[in-house]
Amino acid sequence: MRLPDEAARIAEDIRSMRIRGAGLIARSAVEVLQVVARNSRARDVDAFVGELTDAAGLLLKTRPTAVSLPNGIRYVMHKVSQSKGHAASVAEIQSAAIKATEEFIENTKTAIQRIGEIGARRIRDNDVLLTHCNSSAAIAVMKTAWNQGRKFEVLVTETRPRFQGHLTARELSGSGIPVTLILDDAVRYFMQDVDKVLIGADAITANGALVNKIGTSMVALAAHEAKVRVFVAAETYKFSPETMVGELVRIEERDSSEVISKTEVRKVGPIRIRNPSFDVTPPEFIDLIITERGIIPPLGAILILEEVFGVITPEELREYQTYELHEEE
Ligand code: RUB
Repeated sequence: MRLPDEAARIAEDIRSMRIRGAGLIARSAVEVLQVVARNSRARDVDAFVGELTDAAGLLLKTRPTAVSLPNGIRYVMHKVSQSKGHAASVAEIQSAAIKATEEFIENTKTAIQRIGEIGARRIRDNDVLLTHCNSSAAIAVMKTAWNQGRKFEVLVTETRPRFQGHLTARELSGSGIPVTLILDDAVRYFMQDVDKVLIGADAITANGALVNKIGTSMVALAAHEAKVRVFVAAETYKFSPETMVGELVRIEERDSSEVISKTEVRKVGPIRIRNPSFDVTPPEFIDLIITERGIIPPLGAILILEEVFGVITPEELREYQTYELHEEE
C-alpha cells in the first residue's frame, strides 16, 4: 500500500528520529492515520478499514520500543472496529476514524498538562533535580513548578549518542531554569548533590518496570545507592498491555554509526559495536510514577493497566489488537 505523501513523510520522520520522544511519536503516528482516513478513496467500509490497517502495520515498524505508538494506533483501530458494525457508509466510518484520532491527540495534550500540574507539587524550593534524555512529560513537570514560582536547578545529562540532553538543556534554560549539562558518565559523581531524579518513559510494564533511554537504569542505580528518589513522568498510554500477558517490550537497537563513525572504526580495527537505544529499570529503583490519573507507586502499574485496558486474557488481547503488533521486519 502506498501512503499519501504527507503520511509517508511523517512515518519516515518517526523512523529517522526527526520526530522523537514517545509522546510525540504516538501523536504523530495517529496523525498519519488521520491523513490516511481523510484522503481515503475507499469504495466500501472493508476497503477503508483495510487501508487504515495497512498504514498501522507500516507505522508499527518505525520505532519498536515506544509503547505509546501501538497504544495510539490501538485506540483508533478499536474505535474504528466498533463503528464498523453499524457504519452504513464509508463517510460514516471515515468520520468515526477521524474523530478517534482527534480524541487521542487531544487526550495526549491534556495528559501532559495534568502530569505537569500533579508532578509540580513534588518539587520543592532549592531542589537539585537530575534528568536524562528529553522527555516532554518530565519537562512539563519542571516548567509548571518553575512557572508556579518554585526555585530549583537541573542537572541534564548529554544523553549520548544522539545528545537529546542538549534539547532538554535548551528548553529548560529557555524557560529561565538554571541548567548544568553533565556527561552521562558523571551521573554518579554528582548524585550526592541531587535531591530527585525526574525522567520520562517509553514504556511502563505490568510489574512497574520502566523502559527508557539507554543509561536510565544506571542513573536509577546510582540514585538508589545514594538514596535519592526517582520520579517517572508517564502518560497512561505508555503502559504496555502486552506485558500483562508476559510479553517483553522490544528494545530498539540502532545503527552502529551513532556510536562511532565508519572512519574511526577502520582505525580501531575489527570490533563489534552494539547500540541498544533503551534499557529497563526495575521497579525497586523507582519511587513513583506521575500519570495524568494521579501518582502511583510502580507496583500500581497493573492497576492502571486494568483500568485502561481491562483484565484481558491472551486470546482477548490478540483479538483486541486486530493485527500482529510484534511483526518481524
Ligand atoms: C526519548 C526518550 C524519552 C521518552 C519520554 O528517546 O527516551 O525519555 O521517550 O519522552 P528517543 P516523552 O529520543 O530515542 O525517542 O515524555 O516526550 O514522551
